[in-house]
Amino acid sequence: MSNRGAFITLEGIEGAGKSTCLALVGQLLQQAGRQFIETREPGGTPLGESLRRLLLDHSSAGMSSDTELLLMFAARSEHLQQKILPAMEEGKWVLCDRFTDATYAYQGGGRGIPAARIQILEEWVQKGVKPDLTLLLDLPPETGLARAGKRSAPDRFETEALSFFQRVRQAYLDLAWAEPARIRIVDASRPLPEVQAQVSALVREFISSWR
Ligand code: T5A
Repeated sequence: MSNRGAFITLEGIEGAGKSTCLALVGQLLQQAGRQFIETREPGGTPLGESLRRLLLDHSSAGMSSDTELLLMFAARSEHLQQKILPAMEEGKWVLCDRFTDATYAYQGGGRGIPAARIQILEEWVQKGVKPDLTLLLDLPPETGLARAGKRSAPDRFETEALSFFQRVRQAYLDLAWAEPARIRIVDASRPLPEVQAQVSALVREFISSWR
């Protein structure tokens, strides 16, 4: 893909501020004159959004971890083929709320599925496509869950125990330490203006460095 658009993802536990910061990143891209699409996972396509409803709905309580993992990658495969890759090939930037790092964090760290098994699906489905920049909004789960709880009723993931989100957070931090150039950690426990200032600085630096 020549002159392809960049692929930016936002990650973090529930209530970290991903959706709030996604809007800000969109504004920064607009100011920089970049064409972009905003999307999310699981979801982003009609089939993906149906899978999202299945994955988040309480009626799916008891779903096996392997089923959950495979549904995440089924939605991702559709999302890549139908939306992400076509946009990037048109030179558009892709701004995505969660992607495969969430799978390593939730299905890997949270549910305990070995990373090697997730990697097999990643290679199969993504064929080397990875985000160019990932902003990891990091904060203690207690703070994130309290923020998310004020916003809406808990979905299937949000009813997990605190220890689940502590493992998810740790798995995210391990990913960031393994790939520090791609995954930039933002202290999301700070007041929103400070979080947004850090996000703006990182995104402006990235935009100016992009070919
Ligand atoms: N999942 C997903 C997997 O298990 N595996 C996968 O591979 C993938 C892709 C998706 C679920 O699916 C799981 C993970 C998730 O459990 P989701 O809706 O995409 O769910 O994600 P959530 O984390 O549930 O989304 P939230 O809306 O809860 O979190 P956000 O987007 O991080 O938070 P946001 O921006 O909505 O903010 C929440 C509230 O906090 C306030 C905001 O105003 C808002 O009210 N806020 C702040 N308040 C104070 N200080 C700050 N710095 C603030 N930042 C935001």
